[in-house]
Amino acid sequence: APPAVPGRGRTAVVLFQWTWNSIARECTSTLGPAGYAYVQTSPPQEHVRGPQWWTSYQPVSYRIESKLGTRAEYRAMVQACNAAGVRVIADAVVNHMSGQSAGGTGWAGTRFQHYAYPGPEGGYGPQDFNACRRDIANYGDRWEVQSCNLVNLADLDTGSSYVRDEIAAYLNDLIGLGVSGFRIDAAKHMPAADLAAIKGRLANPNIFWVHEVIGSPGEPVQPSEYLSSGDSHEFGYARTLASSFDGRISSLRTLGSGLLPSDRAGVFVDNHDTERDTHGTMNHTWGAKYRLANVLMLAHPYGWPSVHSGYRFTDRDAGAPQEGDGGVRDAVCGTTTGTFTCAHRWPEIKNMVGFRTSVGDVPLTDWWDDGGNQIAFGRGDRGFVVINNGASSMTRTLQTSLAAGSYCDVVAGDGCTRTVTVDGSGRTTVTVPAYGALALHVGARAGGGTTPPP
Ligand code: ARE
Ligand code: CA
Repeated sequence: APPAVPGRGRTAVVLFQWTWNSIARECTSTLGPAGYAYVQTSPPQEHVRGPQWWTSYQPVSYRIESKLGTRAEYRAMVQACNAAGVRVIADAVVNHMSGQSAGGTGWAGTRFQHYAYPGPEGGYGPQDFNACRRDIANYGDRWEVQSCNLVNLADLDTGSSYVRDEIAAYLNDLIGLGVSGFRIDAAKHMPAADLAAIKGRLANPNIFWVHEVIGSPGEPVQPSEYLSSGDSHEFGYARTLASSFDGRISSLRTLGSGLLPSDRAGVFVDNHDTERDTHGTMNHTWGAKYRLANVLMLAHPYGWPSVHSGYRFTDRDAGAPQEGDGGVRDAVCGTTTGTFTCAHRWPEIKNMVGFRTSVGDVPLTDWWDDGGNQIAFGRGDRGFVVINNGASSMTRTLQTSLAAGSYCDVVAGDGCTRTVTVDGSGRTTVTVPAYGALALHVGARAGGGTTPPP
């Protein structure tokens, strides 16, 4: 997990396809005050032109100029976020360049061929790409997965010193702009040793990395291989949440078993790929269950959580709304296609960030379930959560480890709209609506009393 940010912990939000100007504003107005510790941005480098969101994943140079904003805007965003207490993680696309067989002109004017990019930032010729110039077909073959093209994307020879230097220079440039960590896109497609060598060239070789490696049973390349250069995403976690919320959440009693070690696992309910394609995961169209899954993730001690916050779409490829020149418009929250979900602002999610800060690294206690779709658990004397994934309201008396007193149910909304009493033996009687949740923590006591984070 990335370093804990004093007073706020580690919770991250991914503002997928948000412009740099929108992220800057969001850090000041919402992310900082809510207690988010990290914000992950979409890839900031120059990319191919086109209306789809995924042009961001086809670099044509390492100039920090993109449809999401200019270099100056990126720098100003990092400064604004850092000033608000929120650190920035950049999505780093370094396995490949574009997938345009015919070449073209990039967002910032760079003219390129499929296997030739003039740079100077990210300057590559044919000799800098792997010799296998066909698509990966067999994920069972390690060499093919790492040396051939992922969906026609020109695959860099990350074994070469020159390529490693170019990539390191790009990441160092971002570090110079104030970035605190990287998501390494398509890490599965680069040998772990190559990534370690690149990381060793950074201004801060201990900077936080999380590797995007989709763990798929039976494949030769697994997320655990990358733990010497950082953490890995644990896609199995997202799949487990989906199957449990679709079935019985009492099965979450064992959440974490069989997965990466908790302190090395980046977890999410969904990400920008899984919310689009069928990976056996949830997305915002699941409605109340999606909200509950986010509450669960933020309450549960396993892994380092990233809240996903993108935009509503009907076409999988459709980009966020753009200006005539292809620049993405600043994010607007809403409920119609093309508007951003702003899931990180929903009270259930936003207020659970405060819960996670309050409970810190205190282990899970007081697990209870009904064998079906009602669960509850605590985080010692710091917090307690109840989740009802059933179609009828529940009323129960539950044992907590909280001190006696009156607490705000932070899931109910801001401003202590609903209070819950814990008696002298730590018991509380709660009523939770159908597909609802309730969360109490020592940072939100009725009457305003608070206990500082551990
Ligand atoms: C687009 C078009 C392609 C076209 C290409 C080049 O869709 O048809 O050939 O452009 O012109 C994203 C989009 C892609 C897009 C690409 C480039 O999702 O649609 O291609 O950008 O613009 C594998 C990888 C994993 C990867 C997923 C998508 O292992 O790393 O595929 N995820 C990351 C990002 C993506 C991004 C890329 C990588 C590329 O998060 O958003 O692609 O930078 C099994 C395997 C997995 C495999 C998965 C899907 O589960 O175990 O390893 O994931 O199947 O194939
Ligand atoms: Ca590769």
